[in-house]
Amino acid sequence: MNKELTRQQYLDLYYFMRLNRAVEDMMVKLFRQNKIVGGLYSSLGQEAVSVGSAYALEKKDWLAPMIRNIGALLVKGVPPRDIFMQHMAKYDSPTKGKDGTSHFGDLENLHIVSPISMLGDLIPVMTGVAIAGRYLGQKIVAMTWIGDGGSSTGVFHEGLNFAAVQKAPFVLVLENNQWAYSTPVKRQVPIENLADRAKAYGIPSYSVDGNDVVAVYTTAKEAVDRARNGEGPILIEVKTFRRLGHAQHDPAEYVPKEMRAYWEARDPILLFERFLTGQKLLDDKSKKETEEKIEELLSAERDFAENSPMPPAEFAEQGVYCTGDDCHKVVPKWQRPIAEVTPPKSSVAAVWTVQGFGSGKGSGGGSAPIHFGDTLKLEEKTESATAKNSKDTEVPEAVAENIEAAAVKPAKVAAKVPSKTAAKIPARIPAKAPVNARAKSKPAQKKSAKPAIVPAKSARKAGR
Ligand SMILES: Cc1ncc(C[n+]2csc(CCOP(=O)(O)OP(=O)(O)O)c2C)c(N)n1
Ligand SMILES: [Mg+2]
Repeated sequence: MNKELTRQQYLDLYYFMRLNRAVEDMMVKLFRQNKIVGGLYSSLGQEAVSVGSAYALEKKDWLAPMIRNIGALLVKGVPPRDIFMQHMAKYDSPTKGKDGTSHFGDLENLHIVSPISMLGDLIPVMTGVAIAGRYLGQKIVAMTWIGDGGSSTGVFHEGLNFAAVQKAPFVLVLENNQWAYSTPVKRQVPIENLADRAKAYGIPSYSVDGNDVVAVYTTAKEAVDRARNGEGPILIEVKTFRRLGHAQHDPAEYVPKEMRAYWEARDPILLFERFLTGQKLLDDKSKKETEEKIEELLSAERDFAENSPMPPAEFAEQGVYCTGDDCHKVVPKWQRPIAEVTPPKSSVAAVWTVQGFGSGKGSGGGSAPIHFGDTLKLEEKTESATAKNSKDTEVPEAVAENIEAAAVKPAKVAAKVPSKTAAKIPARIPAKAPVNARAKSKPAQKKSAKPAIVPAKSARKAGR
């Protein structure tokens, strides 16, 4: 483990990992006493991931936890009583008893977006939060987590691609705990490092030991700093292990014994204690003090939660649908002058020419444009530069499509275009073909080429 942090930072990380584990231990007891009404998931052995990554965020930053990120909530400032009450569906809980697990957030103060059960959906949502923050000039970073299983959803790819193309200040922590329910990671992803998925979106990534809290923190801090400085989204794969089953109901007998033994010997709290003791940052006395502090805090928090009432029965029918202002006022919170963030100042002029897309092989064997606007010749560049900002360069979408279609046989089509219309489009485009150009001009086809589809008549003849 590296030694660059301050004494206080080391001790904070230790405290939050111990608190994370103690909160979950207490919830297991409550579950066995039948006081927890919803599903109970565990992050046993994964505390370094939630704590180390969330600790890299600033107060103004945003996070959205998944089921194994209670540690991140604690670091962000959620009191343990809220977590207990939420799982016990108590009236004083953040959702007033309407949810039995961890579906709650705090948009006003702590900047926490509620978990979304559909795996991966938080990625585009948090990308949106990140972009909104940038739009408002807040210099925030948004962070969320996804499992190895969740990284195979469609929305993971859509979301990360969107974040990448928008250069969103967004950090995604991919928690590779080796299992998704009973499916080992090797049976659902054919690559060794899930961090490699970042290559598909052209974004940077890291692969880090998820049981080493200092490594997780330093990596997350670097990623958060880079994202905040405008480098765009970053993916961090943390390699760790889900020590218990998917939830309380799952004994996880499918996990090989040797695998479990390997990871149990690498318990993140144990590893960190060894490091802190070696660095003389922790001794038996300070360890005991930490334990007592947590015990005292949690017994008070649990008592509060246990004493909180269940919601009144009639509350079940309230707050189901938003009824407008008598439910809650939806008022935009402008943090910059309205004029600065509304069009025309905030709008961006449409771009019709995109350079640098290269070219591909055409059907005739030669080089052909593969994207509208990508094959400017030198003299044409000058020409189109003159036409820049002129309305004449604006080509309606339907026409642009036809231009691409017509590009296969430029010379013929160009001859059919009325000269007035042709003058309106940049010279590099073969022609501004009429909308029905495809129907009028037959595509260039070698006479000897066999028809792709056998006409029904000859098919019958051939007895097929
Ligand atoms: C889109 C979607 N598919 C399936 C599920 C059901 N489901 C919930 S958790 C889970 C396993 C998730 O595994 P992983 O992403 O590796 O996270 P872990 O449980 O290991 O933290 C599944 C399949 C879901 N919630 N959303
Ligand atoms: Mg997993």
